[in-house]
Amino acid sequence: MAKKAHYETQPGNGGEAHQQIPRDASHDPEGHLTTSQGIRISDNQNQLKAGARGPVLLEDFVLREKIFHFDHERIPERIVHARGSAAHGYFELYDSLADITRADLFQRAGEKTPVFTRFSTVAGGAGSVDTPRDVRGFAVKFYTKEGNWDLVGNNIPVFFIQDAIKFPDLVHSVKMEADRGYPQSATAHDTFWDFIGLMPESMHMVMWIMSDRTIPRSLRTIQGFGVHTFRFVNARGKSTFVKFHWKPKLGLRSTIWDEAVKIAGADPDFHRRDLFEAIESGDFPEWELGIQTFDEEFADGLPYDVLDATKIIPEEILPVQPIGRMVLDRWPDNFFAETEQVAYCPANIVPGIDFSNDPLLQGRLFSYLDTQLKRLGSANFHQIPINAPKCPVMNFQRDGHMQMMQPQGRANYEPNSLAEAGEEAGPRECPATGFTSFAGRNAADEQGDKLRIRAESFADHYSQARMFYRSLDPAEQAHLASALVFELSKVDLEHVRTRMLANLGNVDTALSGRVAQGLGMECPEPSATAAPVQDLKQSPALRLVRGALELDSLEGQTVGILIADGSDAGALKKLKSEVEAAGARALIIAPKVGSTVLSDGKAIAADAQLAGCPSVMVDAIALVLSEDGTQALTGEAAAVQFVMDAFGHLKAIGHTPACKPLLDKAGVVTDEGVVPIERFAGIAGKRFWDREPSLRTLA
Ligand code: HDD
Repeated sequence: MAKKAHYETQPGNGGEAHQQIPRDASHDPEGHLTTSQGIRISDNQNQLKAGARGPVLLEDFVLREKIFHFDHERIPERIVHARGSAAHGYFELYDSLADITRADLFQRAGEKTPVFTRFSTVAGGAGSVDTPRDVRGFAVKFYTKEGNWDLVGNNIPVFFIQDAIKFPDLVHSVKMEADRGYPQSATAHDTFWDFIGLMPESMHMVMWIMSDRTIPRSLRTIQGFGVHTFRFVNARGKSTFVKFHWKPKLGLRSTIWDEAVKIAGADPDFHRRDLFEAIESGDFPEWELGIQTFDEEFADGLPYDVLDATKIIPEEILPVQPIGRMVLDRWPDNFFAETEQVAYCPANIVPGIDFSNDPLLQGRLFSYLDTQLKRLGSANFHQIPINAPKCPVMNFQRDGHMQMMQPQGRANYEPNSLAEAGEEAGPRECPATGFTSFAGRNAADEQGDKLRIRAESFADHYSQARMFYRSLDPAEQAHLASALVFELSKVDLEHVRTRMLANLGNVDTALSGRVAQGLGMECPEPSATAAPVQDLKQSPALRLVRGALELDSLEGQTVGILIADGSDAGALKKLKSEVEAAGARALIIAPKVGSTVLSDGKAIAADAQLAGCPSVMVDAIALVLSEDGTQALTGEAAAVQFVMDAFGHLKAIGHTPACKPLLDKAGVVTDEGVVPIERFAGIAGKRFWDREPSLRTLA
């Protein structure tokens, strides 16, 4: 009789879409504390001793097991993208894409595929802050019915380097400097700009990282990009090139640099908390997935190479077609088990999706699998519930550290003829439905001599950098130039600064001039270039400030309402309901969190205390204060700073008439963003960019 084989799905997963990973199923229903061997523990407060004041006994296995496990709680953090926050959700397809891909998740309109999405900063360690100027990782694991597909992207559509062999150097240069161990999580230091200056191919990426994209207000307001050109392959074997774009439903929102710096002190977990609170309150973050698709002929007609990860295809040349939406609706049960142990890998693709010859992508295909072994400690890391596919996994890979599968029978090799003897033979390869690599032109025809060489078509390092800079709104150009001044002012090596200025001259001489002036340096001649710099057509789609993705709506934002004893109860109630009706959160802030007595004599509890909740924590402020309240707060530094910062960070300010002395003390000058509270809800969703030139010197 044939034995039943356990080649089925792995522990902790199921077949159905969006199934939850079970909460620790092994717990004792009666709630008893046990050792890891299941022995009930009678006393968790005292070690086993020989007498009340006597020596501790080595036989105390309860103590030893507890300390042993604790000693091993940490695993190596990710060499990059160590700090991250993640959530579960689903991807919902709008319409079938069967004509261009046979990938199962793209076949049926309305189909939902479970996802686990992790956002991250790149340079800082796992315990670093959420708001440094840095690229944000945007990694999505799709648990499809035909296996896991990982789209491991960033919030920026290009990368620093064209070839993966340079990645370790790039990362070493950006991380804390080797001898001194700082700065943590910052590009503003010698070694980063030294490497970048010697790597002109990074100049397009430099424009993006110095723009407001790298100081996002929330993880819910960042874009995501697959970066590389990938392939879709349909059932007939036809290939179409594809680039992936995520667009946030709440639009793009950034911070002002001064604001980002202050958030880092006020709440190092600002982005993680924001994501958590949004999901817990049922305000589920959402992104639309769009694709740019094109063929070889289109690619050949472009003035740059689609295999070069330092280039984009502007949306004005090739529009992004929306194909579905991702909703994140469940916070992980356990941060370590899921967010820390999740293992993304660009090599995880499914039939119907394939790689291109992008040399950066090709290098990544090796690195991620390798790093997971180091990080998670076993070749069986795919069995950890968060990494396990939600479809059958059947193969003859066996054993290894922490093996969770218990296969039965003798079949652990293939081919075998055990079925002829009535034994279970195990799985067989599937030529019709299995993954086949696309064998088209790029895979076959373009092979040549074995050379360490870069294609000529990768030589233009500046044209798209120029296009990006010139496409921005003047306010964002000023932020970008000021960011460069800030960063380079932290560079001690003068020749490194000078080299960067020379490289910037190829992007735009007005930009290099601004930066040189901001640094108080002579601006050198532009450096030599490997290819002529072209004036490409501007792409307004690249704008964040006053761009198509900057929404005026209050939806998803937080309004800080400052109150004190005597505040008008009716005005507060009305304002709160207006803010909430606009889809925003009203956060009541008061000098004392426990109770504030309003004009109607009733006491209410605030959501936050003024000193612990500076205005950088909210998106707009409303001051609902009486004359007495204003007088009390005008002498309170935290209140004056609250208003001064909101104004300086270009936020909307609503106020009751009695607040004037506080506004004056904070240096607020009335403009279209400073309004009576009756008009506040209508304008509170905006930033008032025109205010900025009067407030600070920008490069
Ligand atoms: Fe990478 C992690 C994104 C180039 C090697 N990368 C990592 C993560 C993201 C990216 C989002 C974090 C995933 C998570 O949340 O766990 N990386 C990118 C993008 C790149 C890129 C968009 C260029 C287009 N990466 C890149 C190269 C290499 C690596 C060229 C090496 C040759 N990346 C890694 C890594 C990491 C990683 C060392 C660290 C932790 C991990 O993989 O799981 O293998």
